[in-house]
Amino acid sequence: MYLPDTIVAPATAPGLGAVAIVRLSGPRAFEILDAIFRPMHSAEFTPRMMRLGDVVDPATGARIDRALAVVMPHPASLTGEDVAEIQCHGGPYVVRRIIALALDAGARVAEPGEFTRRAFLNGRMDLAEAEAVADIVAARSDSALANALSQLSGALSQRVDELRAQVIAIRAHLEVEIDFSDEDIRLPSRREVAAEIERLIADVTVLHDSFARGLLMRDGVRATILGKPNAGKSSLLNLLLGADRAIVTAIAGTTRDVIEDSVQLGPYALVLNDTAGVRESTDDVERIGIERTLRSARDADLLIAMFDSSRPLEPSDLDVIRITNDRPGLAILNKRDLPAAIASADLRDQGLRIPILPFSAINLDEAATLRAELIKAIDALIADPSPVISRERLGEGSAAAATIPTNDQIAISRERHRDALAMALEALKNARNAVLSLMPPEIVAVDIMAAASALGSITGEVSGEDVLDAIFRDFCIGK
Ligand SMILES: Nc1nc2c(ncn2[C@@H]2O[C@H](COP(=O)(O)OP(=O)(O)OP(=O)(O)O)[C@@H](O)[C@H]2O)c(=O)[nH]1
Ligand SMILES: [Mg+2]
Repeated sequence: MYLPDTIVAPATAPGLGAVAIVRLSGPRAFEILDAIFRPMHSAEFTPRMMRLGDVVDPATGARIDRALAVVMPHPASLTGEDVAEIQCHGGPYVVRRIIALALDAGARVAEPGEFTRRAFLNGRMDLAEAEAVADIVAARSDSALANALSQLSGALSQRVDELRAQVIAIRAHLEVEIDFSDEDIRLPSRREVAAEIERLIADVTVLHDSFARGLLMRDGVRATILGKPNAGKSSLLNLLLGADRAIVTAIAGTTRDVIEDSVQLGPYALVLNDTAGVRESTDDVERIGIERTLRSARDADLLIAMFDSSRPLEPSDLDVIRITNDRPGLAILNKRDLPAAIASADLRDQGLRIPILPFSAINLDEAATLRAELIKAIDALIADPSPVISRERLGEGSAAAATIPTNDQIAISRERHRDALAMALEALKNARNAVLSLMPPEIVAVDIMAAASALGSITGEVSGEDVLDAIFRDFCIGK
């Protein structure tokens, strides 16, 4: 357990701002507030009611700032302890002075994440919920925010608790077998127990495999624009960004290096890579550029393959088609404002399987259609982020997401959770094998309890301080 001393930290970001919040938590929070804050009308504080007053240096009586203060008594507070907050003017010097006064009055500077850690230790939130706090702070898109918020509201914790309860129910079956094996009562058969474990393995696998989806939502989708030189890749990047980010010219081979930028697309963050055109080249610089294109395409979650409809297909187009095989993506048949030399059917004939959008990157009016098609492609990717996904499904766009039951929509986004689920899965598989090979129930029970404790570690049954240290280290000071 932690020593319940009183901690202080700025709860707002450093730098200039309209207001800053200095947060105190611990048994002496109110006493320290009393020492450094004089309410205007010297009445008692009412819990959760703001009071206007002056921050003063008790040693000299000097006024430091005019501020608002609020007290939130334990246990119904953020940390479960007495919490006091001062809303002062948002200057770094003012904040430093107030923190210094609190330290003189007996507080200690909080470690990163220490407020949330205390909230966890005092049962105000479980571990998965505490981690969601950090994810909300780090969120860069609506999808990241929505996933973190659902975890903060306990959706993941609830699902994990359900799974854990089912594991414990199996343990109870085994108990019966251990205790009454000599008596003449009906015990669940080995087959029944194995089938139950099998069902659990399937459910835990769904949650485990949601990691890929959770990561896409948390960190954004990486898309690589690829195609032969002059297809209009850089024009597409600029159109999506609404800015002249990449150089566009009529000269084939204009882009030499990978150009990266991100754009908000509906609820998603999309990280776009514009690349050097794919073709056979004898130019050293261009060749290195093309190697980078291929690397970027390999690492991408989504491929945007561009084809020039005003020119016949060339070997490099076929290379692009080959790269998109078995990968999530969207094909753009560009320059449809020009007389057509090829049509969608020609791309299909060459084996292109991803959806095709006839397009013109010089026509600003088409940007909205492009965005909508890309959102559909990301919807499909997030509904099923496994590397090999059915093209037909991609073609149907977001329809796939709508039919998935709620439990499947919970997505884990932390390696710690994925690793815990992997441990639970391994233990469950061992248990199943032990059941099927007619091991004594005591042996099966060991694996079953290992699975229960792996699941429990997600919400908070962690053994050591070191695990907590690792989790809360990533938080900022004042959280
Ligand atoms: N008519 C027409 N021209 C386009 C369209 N899209 C791009 N272009 C023109 O095609 C030329 C090449 O465009 P870029 O965007 O530089 O092509 P890129 O694929 O980035 O080419 P590299 O960087 O050389 O690989 C430029 O002159 C563009 O203005 C389009 O839809 N219609
Ligand atoms: Mg270019």
